[in-house]
Amino acid sequence: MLTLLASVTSPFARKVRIVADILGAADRITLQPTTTADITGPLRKINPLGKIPALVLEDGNPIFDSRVIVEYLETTFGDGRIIPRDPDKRFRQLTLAALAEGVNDALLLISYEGRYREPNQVSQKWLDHQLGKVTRGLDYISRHLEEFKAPGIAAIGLACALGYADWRKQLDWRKLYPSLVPWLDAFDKAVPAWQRTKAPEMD
Ligand SMILES: N[C@@H](CCC(=O)N[C@@H](CS)C(=O)NCC(=O)O)C(=O)O
Repeated sequence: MLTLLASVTSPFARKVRIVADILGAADRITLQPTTTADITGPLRKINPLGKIPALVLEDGNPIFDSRVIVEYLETTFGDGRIIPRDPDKRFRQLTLAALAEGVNDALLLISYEGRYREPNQVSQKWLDHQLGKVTRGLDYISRHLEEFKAPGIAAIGLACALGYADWRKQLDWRKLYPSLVPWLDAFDKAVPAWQRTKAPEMD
């Protein structure tokens, strides 16, 4: 059995869980609920960065971060549907996935500004800097939506970023990028794992 250290609300962990579900590998993975605030638990021994998700293989070896875990799952259980094998398609898909990932990273940093700083320390300049990444990223993505097809890794990463923004409300992406609304509805219909990986707290 593989062990995935994760929380049910992490967008990066959700991406990994969706990939595992699509590849039929979900029942090979035990989810070990992990909070990154727990500094004495196993996470920091497994991943010195103290970030989730982290996967522990049967031989005890760790795999992180989420992008490498996805590569591992695709290599072990996949057939090129998540990350294409053809080099041109592969690197285009990985580049778009990196863009969705960057949007997710910036959304997380916006949330963390409120979590890790006292109210009088919050930097609007920094928030605007991160929000710029989100808006430029989503603007580019909404003009290239035909390349974000499920079950490709770019589409999965994008869905997880949008789901995270719905939950944490860093911006009203539904109003700013209306074409992403039917896109996420279509993703929801095409990928049953989307509903299966929704955290109760996200409602
Ligand atoms: N690049 C990492 C990002 C993971 C990440 O930032 N996870 C957040 C939770 S959603 C985390 O562990 N934050 C704790 C921290 O940054 O200390 C990945 O793709 O796995």
